Amino acid sequence: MAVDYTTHDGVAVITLNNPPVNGLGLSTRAGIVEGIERAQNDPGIEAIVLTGAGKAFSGGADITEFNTPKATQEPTLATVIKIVEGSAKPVVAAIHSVAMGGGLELALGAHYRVAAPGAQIALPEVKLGILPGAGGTQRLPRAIGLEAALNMIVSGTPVMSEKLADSGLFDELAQGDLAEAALAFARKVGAKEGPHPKLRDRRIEHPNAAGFIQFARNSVAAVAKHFPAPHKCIDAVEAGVQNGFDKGLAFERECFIALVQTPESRALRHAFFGERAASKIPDVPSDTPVRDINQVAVIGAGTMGGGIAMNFINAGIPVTLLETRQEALDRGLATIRKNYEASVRKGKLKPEALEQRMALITPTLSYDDLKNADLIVEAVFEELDVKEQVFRRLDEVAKQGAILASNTSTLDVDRIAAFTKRPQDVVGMHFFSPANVMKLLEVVRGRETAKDVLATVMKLAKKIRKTAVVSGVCDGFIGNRMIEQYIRQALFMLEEGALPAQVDRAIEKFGFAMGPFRMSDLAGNDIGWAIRKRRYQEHPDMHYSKIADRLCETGRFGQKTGGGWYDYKAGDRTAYPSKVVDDMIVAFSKEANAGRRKISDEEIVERLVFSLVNEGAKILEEGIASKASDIDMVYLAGYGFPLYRGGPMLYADTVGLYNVERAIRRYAAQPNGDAWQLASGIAALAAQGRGFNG
Ligand code: T1G
Repeated sequence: MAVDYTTHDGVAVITLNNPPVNGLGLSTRAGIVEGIERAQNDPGIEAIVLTGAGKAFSGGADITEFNTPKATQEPTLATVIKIVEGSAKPVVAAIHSVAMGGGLELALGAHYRVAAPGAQIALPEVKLGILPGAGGTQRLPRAIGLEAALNMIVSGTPVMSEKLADSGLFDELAQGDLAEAALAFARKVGAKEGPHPKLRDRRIEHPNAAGFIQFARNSVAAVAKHFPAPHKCIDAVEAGVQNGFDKGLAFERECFIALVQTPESRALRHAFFGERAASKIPDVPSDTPVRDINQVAVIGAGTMGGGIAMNFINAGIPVTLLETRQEALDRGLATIRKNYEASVRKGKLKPEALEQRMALITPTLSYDDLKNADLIVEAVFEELDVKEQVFRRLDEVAKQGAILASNTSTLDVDRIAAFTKRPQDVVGMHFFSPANVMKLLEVVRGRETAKDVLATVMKLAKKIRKTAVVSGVCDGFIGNRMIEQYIRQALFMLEEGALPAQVDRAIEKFGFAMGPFRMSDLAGNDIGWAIRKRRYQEHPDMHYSKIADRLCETGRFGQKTGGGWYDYKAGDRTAYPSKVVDDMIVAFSKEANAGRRKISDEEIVERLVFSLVNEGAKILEEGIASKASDIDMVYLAGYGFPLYRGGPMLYADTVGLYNVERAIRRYAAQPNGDAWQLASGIAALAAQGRGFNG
């Protein structure tokens, strides 16, 4: 049973014991009920303490039981809480470390709460697209008041227990040993005559509840544009204010059941699990010993190298930063300092922390200074011969067991590893620009990359707060390989009849942060141009529209040249549709004898998104990605794919692979249809009525 029961001089202690965070799975829920009933029937027991073993009081409903029969099997959490609240003997919740979601709701059902400082208190359900489904929307406002409760419920953000010391949530904030404080408190209240206080009996006091609720609705409208859950949270709290506890509880249940079915909640839960699943590599046991990373070196102090170095410094890991020339090194350091100064100005960083972080950097021009590094990340020019020089030199100076990582975005990590006598220590760590901001990290696994190297880098990624996804070796790994097909379709559609502003508007309406042409103008059209030139050499068979080359030949590289697909005004980053470019596009179509036609927004979205899905399916088939959710995490964390759609592969599941297959076959029969080689996995899964994500 995932619950322990002990007695201590008249006090029964029920301890949740379901590692890692005492998720309220079926056996835990049943164990609590058994403990409460056992204590009721023991005349020697006057009070009950409910607490959690290990690293949490409780992290809430057991997410490993989501979407399984156990999740709704009695005793449900609502039943458990009713039994706790109905106990004739006082129940004292002893809270430490984490009380989240259903874990906090369980504590709210107790008669008293004693907390240790430093505990994370939250109702994060809204982040999963649902709402607290076991009374949180009714009991929390009665514990800490309407305003504080609504803030916590609608944001889902944890609040530290000591900050809630005077909120009315806790009867005591234990300064010493929590167990002793809880036992002493329990003995005190156990000696009192009942009935003991129930939050459900309290009223929600507020001078102008309706006014505040309206204010909350207005505040939420902006951030919850595509998400129904925040609005439902407010509805449920309002129901309790207006109609009393029982009706409020019933309404909360209705809202919970409705929300759990929404595509937005499915997408958010998918992202929640996907983030955790990404760190699990099928053939690398979770207990694989990791190497100690106490000292990092970064080669290259340019935009990428500087950003990469900041990630480690921000995590308190010293960095030796190597450049070939003093002025490049100075420039790199100045840029890092400038970035931190901007954070200080925005109040995101304390001034003293700036100097502490800068002090963690050891600049150098000598490879010899890298000899003690546990991890060396190179961020030099994206040319294989430059990488070769770097890795041959590293092979000479790096200590045995040092991990040698390349930040390459497209080059073959196996070829890079072969420049050393230690290919097992070589791995790709593909950061995304700006490297100190973007959450995505593609960890590229070479043929010989050792398992402990992978385990080490995945653990380190968590420490530097990156969403790390393992990719096999192929051109473009996961993200860039897929985006190449997306851009091909975007360019074909210009040739066939669309214009940049229409394409961008359509896909931004779908939810992308930025359409392909605005994105290209931001990144620099010359970058894509260089890749296409390489592509024409390597894959002459791959048919591309040359329309983007025509643009680049006029020097319109985007914002940095004052014009690209769009026109720009000095000091203004707004993208203005360009008549010059639109006319060039129309003229290009005529030259290419590509009769222009009206292309619907629906076709634009399907061709852009399904080109990602189709390439993603091939990436899965080739084993470059081990699971569809990894591909979704790449696109959610690194490419601005809308979170409420869950990523390209989940979106394809939502549309239905039968429909995706039909659409791809339709586009394959159109001009430029040779770009559509339907992935066999899509047809196979569609035929079985299945999706990518089970
Ligand atoms: N159930 C089961 N396992 C959980 C879990 C949970 N609720 N939360 C985390 N884990 C696992 C996680 O998968 C990982 O496993 C390990 O714990 C460490 O997690 C009715 C319906 C609790 C703050 O949303 O925010 O209650 O990978 O790496 O950084 O209204 O996990 O080691 O095998 O994140 O110390 C609401 C989600 C559920 C809390 C710990 N609860 N979890 O952070 O460790 S819905 C949540 C977290 C609900 C009720 C509704 C964090 C954490 P593994 P970790 P951490």
